[in-house]
Formats: sequence, structure tokens, C-alpha cells
Amino acid sequence: MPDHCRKIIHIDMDAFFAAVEQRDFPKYRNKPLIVGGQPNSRGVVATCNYEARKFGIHSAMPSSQAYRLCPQAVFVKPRFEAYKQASVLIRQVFADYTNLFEPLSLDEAYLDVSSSTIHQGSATLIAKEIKQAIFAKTQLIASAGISYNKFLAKIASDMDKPDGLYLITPEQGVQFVESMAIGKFHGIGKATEKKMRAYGIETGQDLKKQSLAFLLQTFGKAGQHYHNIARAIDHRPVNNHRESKSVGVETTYPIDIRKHQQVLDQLHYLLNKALKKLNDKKLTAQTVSIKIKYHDFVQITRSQTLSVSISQSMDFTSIFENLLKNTDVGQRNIRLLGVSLSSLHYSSETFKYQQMDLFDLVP
Ligand code: TTP
Ligand code: MG
Repeated sequence: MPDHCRKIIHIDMDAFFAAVEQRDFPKYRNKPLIVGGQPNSRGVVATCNYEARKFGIHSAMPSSQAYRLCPQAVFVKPRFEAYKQASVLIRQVFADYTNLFEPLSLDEAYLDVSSSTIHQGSATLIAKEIKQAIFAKTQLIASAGISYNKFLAKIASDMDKPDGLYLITPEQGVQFVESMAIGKFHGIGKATEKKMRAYGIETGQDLKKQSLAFLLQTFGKAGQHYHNIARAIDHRPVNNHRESKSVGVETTYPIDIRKHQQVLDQLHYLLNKALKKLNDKKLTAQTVSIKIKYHDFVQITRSQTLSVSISQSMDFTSIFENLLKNTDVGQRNIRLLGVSLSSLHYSSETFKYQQMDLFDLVP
């Protein structure tokens, strides 16, 4: 399906922890409420209700500072069990509307309703109904953003908070992003924002004017992502798979292998296949593991975690040599080899996987 035909909804609960507290304890209603550390502690604000936000209080602010800003506020400790229970109910509602939803945290998820026939496929009406269903089930209020990709849907859910319902159409997307302040872009953190401002990039339009070459040179691989989002392009699918912990490939050989060089070549081959899988899932990894099963079925694994994300350009020969130390490779016959990649993260940039010259090493 072309990107601009997709229908993505981003749901984000309003003042989530605080809203649960106010639901469960009526005495907290209609007054500034802060969930998090006590004012005399060294704790921070997890969240606060909208009454407290009027005083300038926000998440991650030291509770002592919040107290100075609003001494009359009520401070309560978080009750995570209650938030988890509410989260389960919210996810049940999502499942009633699509099986393609991706929770990002307890109070937030993307839903792909592109192929839904409810409300003749109107994503806005579906979102409105989801908000109502969430309220009926939890007495909590959600905001919804609707658009044709994740990046825009997430921005949209923030536009009309609280109790928001906001649509960014395919016709509006590009212009919408152009007019946005750079600090409002999800995926552009404080440090990057500062750097961009130093280059005179204040808005989406300023970002759009920058060449891909400049963005890559200045911001590394993330430059590609910035180049895309400045044009309201975001191909990321809504991913409903349970997060995989590792991505791997292994092969059992019809005839045992033995030579050190042969093992090394095989590991490169398997690594390349694992990297391809990783890339297909839009993930990056920091840990590489190898598995060796000797002819007598004795099995060992070795792994190494790198300080940076694994990329094809790395010197894997030395990494593998290192992992093969203190093994019997070269001395004992091997019936199976495997390579797996773990410490996975979603990659913000679409890194291009380049097919390496594959030579069929399987004997
Ligand atoms: P958010 O959705 O960022 O915030 P929120 O739901 O409280 O408020 P709103 O969406 O209306 O702006 O985070 C969801 C919950 O996650 C929040 O209620 C508390 C928790 N949280 C923290 O514990 N620490 C934090 O720094 C943030 C941002 C959130
Ligand atoms: Mg929220």
C-alpha cells in the first residue's frame, strides 16, 4: 500500500498516572496533583495533571522545584500496578479495532486501521470510537492523532491535548511539517535541536532546505531520517510482533567442518544473513553471539557486546577471531554453526543493507 494511503492512529492517554489517581481517589480531583517523589525528597515528578501544569510543572522536574512552584499541590506516590491494569484494558480496546497495534509504553500505542471497514474506513471516526470505548472501560481520557504515517500521527495526538482528536491529512502533511518548530520533532532530542539551531535550522522548512549530504555529514546516519521527516516521509510499519530479543541464523552441515578458515568464512556468511534479517525488521544490534555445536553435540556460545551499533562495515574477522579464542575450532569437527545479534533497538534511520558477495560455502 502506498504510504499516503495508510491510516495510522496514535493514542496517548492524558496525564496518565495522575488521571488514574484522580479516578480512584475522588478527593484528588479538581486540584493540582503531582505523581512522583515527595516534595522533601530528592525524587522527581513522574507526571502531573493539567491543573498542575498551569504552574509550569512537568514530568522529570525535581519534586522540590514543583513544590516551590505550587505548594498547595497534592503529591502522591506512583501505584504502578493500577497503571498496568489500566494499560491492559486499553490494549483490549485496541484489539477490538485492529490486530495491528504497537504499544510504545503503558499509555501509548500506534494502530494501523488501513484495512478496517468500521465507519466505512474513516480513521477519524474509528479513533473517536476508540476514545469512547477506552472511557467506557476505564473512565480515563485519551487523545488521538490520525494521519498517514507514525511520525505525523504522533505529532497529531499532541496537537489537541487533553481529550484531543486531530487529523493531519495527506494534503496537509508536508506543509504541516514545514511550519513545525524543530524542537517539536519527535526523534530530535535536546542536543540535536541545539546543534540544528546553531546551523540556523529553526523549523521544518529550514530542515528541508538542507541537502542530504550536509545532514549525513553533520548528524551521521540519523541525517537520512531527518531528511525524510522534513518531507513528512516515514515508512516505518506499525509493528505488532512481540519484540524479538535476538535475530539469528544457524546451519547444520551435512558433512562436519573442521578448518579454522572454513569456520571463519561460514561465520561471515551467517552474519550477513542475520544482518539482512535485522535490517528487514528495522532494528539495530550491539551484541554478536556465535554458537558452535561439535560433532558430539557438545555446544558452546560466545558473545561480544560492542559500544556502538553493529554495521556491515565493521571488521568482523577480528571480532570472530576474538570469539573463537579458547574454543576447539580447528581441532574438533563441527556439525552446526550459528550467529545471532541481540541488544536490539529500533533503528531511527533506514540503513541501507547492501548485499555482500555471497559465496555458497555450505559444503
Ligand atoms: P506521557 O504520555 O508523556 O505523559 P502523560 O500521559 O502524563 O501526559 P500527557 O500525555 O497528557 O501529556 O507519559 C505517560 C506516563 O508515563 C505518565 O503519566 C507518567 C510516566 N512518565 C514518567 O514516569 N516519567 C516521565 O518523564 C514521563 C515523560 C512520563
Ligand atoms: Mg500520555
